[in-house]
Amino acid sequence: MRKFIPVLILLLNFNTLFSQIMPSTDENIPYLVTFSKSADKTWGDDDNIQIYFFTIPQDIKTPFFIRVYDPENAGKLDENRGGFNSKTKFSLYGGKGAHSSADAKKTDPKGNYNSGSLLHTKTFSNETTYDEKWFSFGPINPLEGELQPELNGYVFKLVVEGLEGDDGNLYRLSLSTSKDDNIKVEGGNIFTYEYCIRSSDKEFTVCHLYPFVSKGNYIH
Ligand SMILES: [Ca+2]
Ligand SMILES: [Ca+2]
Repeated sequence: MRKFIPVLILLLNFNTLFSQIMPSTDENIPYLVTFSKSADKTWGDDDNIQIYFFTIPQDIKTPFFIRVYDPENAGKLDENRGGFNSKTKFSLYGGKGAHSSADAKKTDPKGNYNSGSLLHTKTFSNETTYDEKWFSFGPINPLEGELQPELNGYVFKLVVEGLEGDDGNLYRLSLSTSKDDNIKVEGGNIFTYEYCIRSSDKEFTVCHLYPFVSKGNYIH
């Protein structure tokens, strides 16, 4: 059986500073992961929900895309537990409260974490349409985000929820000006307050993490 070493790291203001693909190649981490509700919690995903934020600078007026690589639960990348029977829901929020709501920023998603205005949602199952391919949400109008001056722009939130099933969905995210390619949004950024990642299969592989820790916060 393939060795699986999920790593759950709780960080505050965790930024990928050098890329608009999460995980970035600099981090040497292959994939993000969200397990479905019936998965064994000892795999490392304690709540079956991950929340990611995307910032777009105020001077960017052109529409952009949020892209997901391998969004479904099937194929060789995903963690198959007795046959793929899982669903994963991706929901994109903008507008008032998307980021400023206190519940949205907790490392433990409880309460009103899905605050803001729902812009797009799509649930992926075990269909293979996007197996090892990118799916794009958008075009998205930057002004539909929540203006957060302290983050220098408009903020959008992607909530990824493992629904029924017991498998692990591996995926990547990208912030892009293109529907069909990964072309960075100048000055844009992806960050999360909880990072749930799939570590490498290879022994002695080193992950490089680039946390930004603001004053008064700390790393668990
Ligand atoms: Ca299964
Ligand atoms: Ca997947």
